[in-house]
Amino acid sequence: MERLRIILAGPGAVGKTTFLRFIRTGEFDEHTPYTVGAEESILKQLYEGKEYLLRVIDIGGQIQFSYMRKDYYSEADGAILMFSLSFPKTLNDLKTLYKEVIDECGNIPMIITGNKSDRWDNNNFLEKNIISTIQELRKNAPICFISVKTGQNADLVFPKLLEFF
Ligand SMILES: Nc1nc2c(ncn2[C@@H]2O[C@H](COP(=O)(O)OP(=O)(O)O)[C@@H](O)[C@H]2O)c(=O)[nH]1
Ligand SMILES: [Mg+2]
Repeated sequence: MERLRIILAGPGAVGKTTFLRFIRTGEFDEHTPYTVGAEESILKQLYEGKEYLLRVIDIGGQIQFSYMRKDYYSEADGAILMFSLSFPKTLNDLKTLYKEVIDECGNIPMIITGNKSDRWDNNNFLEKNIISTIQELRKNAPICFISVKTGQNADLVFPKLLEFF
């Protein structure tokens, strides 16, 4: 079994913790508590017949914007960067975060995930603009549009990331 350390980062309230709970339990939590510090989850994922043991670090707001961030980023094998399709500013905020991850972890595999597609206003937050913003960060970065609420595509995030290992 291959063990990987994965960081899950993104602006506050985009649904990181709710996403991880959904992956673990299959349930959507309308009232996920604010993440204090960081939460680690151990997930078993099967990808193409191979078993992976993932230690996923869900980094809460206070840590993300403090010097302690480095401790959590260290030795990550991969990352999920999440923004919210219901709040365009969160994609903009990912730019800084992306650079920080690269600085701390090097050029590790990464997937960019837009959550809350159930609240996505396609007219005001155009898919082509989202894709070009992400492509400017990293060419050919895998992108996933999901909704933890409806479950749409949520199960694709880890498999898409595991393609790189
Ligand atoms: N409408 C909608 N709400 C969501 C979705 N995912 C999470 N939420 C809600 O967004 C809020 C913030 O989620 P949370 O997981 O705490 O965000 P975090 O700060 O990134 O960990 C919670 O009230 C969730 O129920 C989604 O796909 N659609
Ligand atoms: Mg959280």
